[in-house]
Amino acid sequence: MTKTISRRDFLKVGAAGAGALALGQMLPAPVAKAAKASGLLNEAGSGYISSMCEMCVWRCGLRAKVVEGRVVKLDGNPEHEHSRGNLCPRGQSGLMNTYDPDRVLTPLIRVGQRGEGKFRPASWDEALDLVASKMTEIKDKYGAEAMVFSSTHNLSQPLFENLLYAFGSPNYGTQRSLCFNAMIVANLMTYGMEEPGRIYDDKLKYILLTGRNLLEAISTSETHDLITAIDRGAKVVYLDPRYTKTASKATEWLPIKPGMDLAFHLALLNVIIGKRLYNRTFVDKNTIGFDELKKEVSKYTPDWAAPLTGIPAETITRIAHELAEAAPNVLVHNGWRTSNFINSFHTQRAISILNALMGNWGVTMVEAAGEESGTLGVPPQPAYPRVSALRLDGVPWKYPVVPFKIGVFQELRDNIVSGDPYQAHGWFISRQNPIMSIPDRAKTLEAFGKLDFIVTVDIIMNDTAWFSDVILPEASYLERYDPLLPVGNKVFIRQPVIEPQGEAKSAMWIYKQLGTKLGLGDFFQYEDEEDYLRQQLAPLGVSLEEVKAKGYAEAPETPHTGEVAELTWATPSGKIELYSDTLAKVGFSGVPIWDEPPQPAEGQFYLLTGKIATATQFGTQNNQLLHKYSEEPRLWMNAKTAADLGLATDDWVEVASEVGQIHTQLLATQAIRPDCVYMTPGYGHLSKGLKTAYGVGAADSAVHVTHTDPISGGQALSQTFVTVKKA
Ligand SMILES: Nc1nc2c(c(=O)[nH]1)N[C@H]1C(S)=C(S)[C@@H](COP(=O)(O)OP(=O)(O)OC[C@H]3O[C@@H](n4cnc5c(=O)[nH]c(N)nc54)[C@H](O)[C@@H]3O)O[C@H]1N2
Ligand SMILES: Nc1nc2c(c(=O)[nH]1)N[C@H]1C(S)=C(S)[C@@H](COP(=O)(O)OP(=O)(O)OC[C@H]3O[C@@H](n4cnc5c(=O)[nH]c(N)nc54)[C@H](O)[C@@H]3O)O[C@H]1N2
Ligand code: SF4
Ligand SMILES: [Mo]
Repeated sequence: MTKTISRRDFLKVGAAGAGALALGQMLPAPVAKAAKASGLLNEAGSGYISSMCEMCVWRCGLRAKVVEGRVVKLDGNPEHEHSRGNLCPRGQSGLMNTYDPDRVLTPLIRVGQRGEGKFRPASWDEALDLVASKMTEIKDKYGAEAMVFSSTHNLSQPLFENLLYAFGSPNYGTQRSLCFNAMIVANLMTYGMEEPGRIYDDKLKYILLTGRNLLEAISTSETHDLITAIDRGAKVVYLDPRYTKTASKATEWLPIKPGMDLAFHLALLNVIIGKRLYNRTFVDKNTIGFDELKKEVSKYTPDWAAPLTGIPAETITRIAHELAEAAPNVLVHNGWRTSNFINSFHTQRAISILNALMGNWGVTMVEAAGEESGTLGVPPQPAYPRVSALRLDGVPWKYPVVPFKIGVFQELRDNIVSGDPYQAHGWFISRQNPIMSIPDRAKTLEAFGKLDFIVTVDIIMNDTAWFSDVILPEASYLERYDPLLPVGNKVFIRQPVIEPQGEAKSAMWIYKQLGTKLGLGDFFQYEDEEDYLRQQLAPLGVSLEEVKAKGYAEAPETPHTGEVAELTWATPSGKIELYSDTLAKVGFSGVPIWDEPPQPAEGQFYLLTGKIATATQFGTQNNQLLHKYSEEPRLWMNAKTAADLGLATDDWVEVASEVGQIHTQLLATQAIRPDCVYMTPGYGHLSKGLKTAYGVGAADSAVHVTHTDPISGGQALSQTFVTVKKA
């Protein structure tokens, strides 16, 4: 970033947004009734309100400054453990998502061809009647399983799940297989939990990060923890084919060859076990399968791994010794969007196992404070109907260790196209942009072409909405309630800071109304949003007013049931499973094994993707503030490679894979391996309803080839090979 945000610029963009509103795009914002009623705002509608950010799924606590019914500034809530008083650039810019002149503010029904962008406004009653009748028609004709539902992690998701499971469909797609399936499924197989928590205290000495770009792919608290650890002198070894901002702050950057992280970690295991550098007491007491692991990794020497990874054998051996010396004050970080290659499950297992051998449980790794509802109440509801239909994505018949709810989203898309094992006819999408987020955009559009009916719930005209039949506008995160979020022994609230603009409504309202029209009202037993929250708070004995004022409530500590004598994990054996019988029983290797990933042919490059600090995925590029302070996206190519190909910075190039081609501008840089190129995700939008973002950059999803890790179901996002030539 070469530009910095000055206060004057910030206000200017804010004013431009307001100007567009005055032109009639949006209604004037009425003062938040709920906030005024509870005394959070004064008579003029001004004051501060605590809530939660939703510019990404981290949901930092925020404090919104409201002046006469308009939100003018967002800051971090110092009392919230995620934000600790900070908001990242996206969080700071969040008010421009709410005041985006391209917001969809009334239900829309398509009138032109799909993708033409012709819609007419409709009342909620008409739009929801249409959705309910189309869903019912599909169910009557083809069975409930012919309706596919998908949504990305959000606080109203339990109500979305009520809608789909009560309707009777098993077909639920989430972002998880596009994101972290490899890590989640590996941890489930090793520790019996999705993701252990990480402790960055002052004892932490050594951190090994595998492609976890914490300084750009931000989780405020952990990003902060990492920087603090670096300040305190912790050693950070960072593996990434790209020199990211995290690489720039690490002690050591290892530009590993893509997909070869498995070889690197297997070689670390080889040294650590071969030289008896592991924590024997911990391993004997708390793990099973050490002998099977030892036998397998004995083949994977640093000399074997060096030519595969491009990292010298001495470096691998040294890192193994350094880790062991610093143990247990070490973290071998699993990473987050870890599904990069078809071998990523084994990479993740190797990482999880390395931690176990370091004996860092209870020191740097602990059971995470989950987001389970714990002591919160839930409105009463009947049991879901029994569903006998198979899932369209092959869980569990083809992916036996992928949990039912996690699913394999890209395969759901593929099987809508193939019609195998049956043909889907409708797709209900909420808070998600699958046209951009699933690899091979043309194929996702082909899937849309197979469907009779598509409905999208979003706040803007994203690409998926653009190709939908009905768009239901949700109120933005600054305009609505969502169910309470429990984190550890606190529960946090999202509450309206301003009134919803136009006809936008909360997801809680939308799903209840639709559920009622579908005859599923029993699954939505709450009068309104506040009633739902009051039912949640009932067991805590805390009033909604108290939570609204403070932004959170403390739940009573779970009483201790006495000293825990033995550590146990939720695996079948109750131990950390270095060897997993669950895996072996379904035909996979019980211990991590070498599985060589495909490599690009002569003249091809690995296509890498990766987040930037000023965008979230595929949904914030139309935010005028973030747009203003983001660089024009370009294809990174190693400077020497570019020179060899006669290419220079700003040249237009054609990037082509077996599924698509795009045109974009080049950035010749030393910050990437010669065999890789890199594109920023989230550009090249198809929706002309995004007036700020349309026409900027190109979409990596248009060239990404769909490959799926056969064990975890994670998409292999770095396994796309492209050619690059002057356009
Ligand atoms: N600003 C911002 N922050 C975010 C998000 C966002 O969109 N924007 N999204 C959030 C979400 S949903 C997620 S999942 C996390 C993602 O967090 P991360 O997983 O840290 O982020 P990514 O940028 O997806 O990928 C990280 C790095 O992996 C590298 N990489 C690619 N292939 C390989 C490989 O084979 N080996 C190795 N070692 N590295 C490889 C890429 O070059 C990239 O720099 O970020 C979260 N935080
Ligand atoms: N090429 C490429 N593909 C990727 C990745 C990558 O780095 N590169 N990353 C992968 C990862 S890690 C993930 S997690 C997935 C994410 O994939 P998706 O979840 O499909 O992508 P998002 O852009 O997060 O979609 C969020 C949508 O929610 C909308 N939205 C925002 N706020 C609200 C709201 O309050 N209510 C409603 N109803 N909608 C709202 C936004 O406008 C946007 O359309 O993508 C994966 N795919
Ligand atoms: S990390 Fe940034 S975008 Fe995500 S919730 Fe926190 S402030 Fe918002
Ligand atoms: Mo993600």
